[in-house]
Amino acid sequence: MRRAVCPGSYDPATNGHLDIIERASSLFDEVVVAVLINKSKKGLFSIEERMEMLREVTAKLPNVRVDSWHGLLVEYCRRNDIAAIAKGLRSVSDFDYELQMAQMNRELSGVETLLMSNNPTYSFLSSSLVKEVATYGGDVTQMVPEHVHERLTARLAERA
Ligand code: COD
Repeated sequence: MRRAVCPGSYDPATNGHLDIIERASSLFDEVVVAVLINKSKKGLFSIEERMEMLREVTAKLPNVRVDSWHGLLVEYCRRNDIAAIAKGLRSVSDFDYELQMAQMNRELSGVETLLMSNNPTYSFLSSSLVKEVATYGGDVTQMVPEHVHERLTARLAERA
């Protein structure tokens, strides 16, 4: 079985994430969407909440499942027999960082990284910017799945 992982913070998932997950699911027999801790980012949602939202928005993709992991991504790949990491590239600045991580992960474990050019419609999208715009009342309805939008609006209202 050809299995890939789409790793990320997913705090929360955006339409850009979803596009990459959908495209990876058409290339591999199974895709695991893994919610990982990025220690440099402060979370708005708990890991369990992020997983719930991801399960909801990927429910239509039968070969996609959602999991979480604390630790090195390559260790997750080793334990789960995953040969490839599938990610999206938005910009040249993404490329530098993603290439460095891809090289490090390959050096550590031999796991390959597939960097997919993103859909230009979503080039400007990141979870951080979506949260910032929504915090100040901006309209992000076209940037995140509907279910995520509801949860985001509710969470920001709680915190206001
Ligand atoms: N369009 C297309 N793709 C997108 C978009 C978009 N608009 N937004 C995000 N993506 C893709 C990118 O490929 C990105 O890499 C991925 O989604 C996840 O994005 P985020 O923002 O949710 O997640 P990050 O960047 O915080 O995730 C970083 C990881 C958690 C994957 C990384 O830090 C990691 O692997 N950590 C585990 C510890 C580890 O192994 N460290 C060593 C790394 S060499």
